[in-house]
Amino acid sequence: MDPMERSKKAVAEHAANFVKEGMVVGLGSGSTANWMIKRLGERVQEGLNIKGIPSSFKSERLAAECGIPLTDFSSVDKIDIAIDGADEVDSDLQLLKGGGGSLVREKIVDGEAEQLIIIVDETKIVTRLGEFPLPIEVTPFGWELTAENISNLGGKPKLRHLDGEIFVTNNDNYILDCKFPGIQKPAELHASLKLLTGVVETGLFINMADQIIIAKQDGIEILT
Ligand code: ABF
Repeated sequence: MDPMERSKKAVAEHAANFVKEGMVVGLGSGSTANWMIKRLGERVQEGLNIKGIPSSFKSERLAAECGIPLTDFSSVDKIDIAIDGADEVDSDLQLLKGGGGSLVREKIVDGEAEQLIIIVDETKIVTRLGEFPLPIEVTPFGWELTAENISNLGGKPKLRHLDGEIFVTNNDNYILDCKFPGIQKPAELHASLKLLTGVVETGLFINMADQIIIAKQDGIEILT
């Protein structure tokens, strides 16, 4: 296993230890969160009794393969803990997420959790968000107009494609990956974007993370 995967696995397994008997667990998405799901699967096989709420189809599939019992919001009204990855994290614990395309579900699940733990490798820690293009989920209808409105707020939107086709989210929407020249005020940018009618959700996760667990070459660092 290459050193990057090894450190993602270490940080994910560390976070999986925060999950206790009887908890409802928000299952994040992405390659780091996948290691956490696999570890939780092992703990379930060892007798841990939990229920998972996945934040993407991919996480749902993996969790089911790992034997984690799944639930949804029709059966539970709170999530005890969510563990998820991120594309960028700044020193105020603000997050830029959505590179994997499931930002809406991630935000619903992570936002409902009493405790949100973010697991990342150290390349994700930035002084200012925005080097990674900000994913914004938009309605397919009128996406061109929404893109123009985002440009008026200073972004450079690019419609996401996958394998030559327009990328369609788990909610049948599109994603505009928007390059902003350094996001100085993430909360304000998020609020302005949300006022645009065609915007479903942005990848800025503001004041949501309780703890960031960072995989470093020489161990683990925790930001709170
Ligand atoms: C999801 O997966 C995201 O919101 C983020 O885009 C991505 C991080 O993935 P990885 O852990 O593979 O870098 O959590």
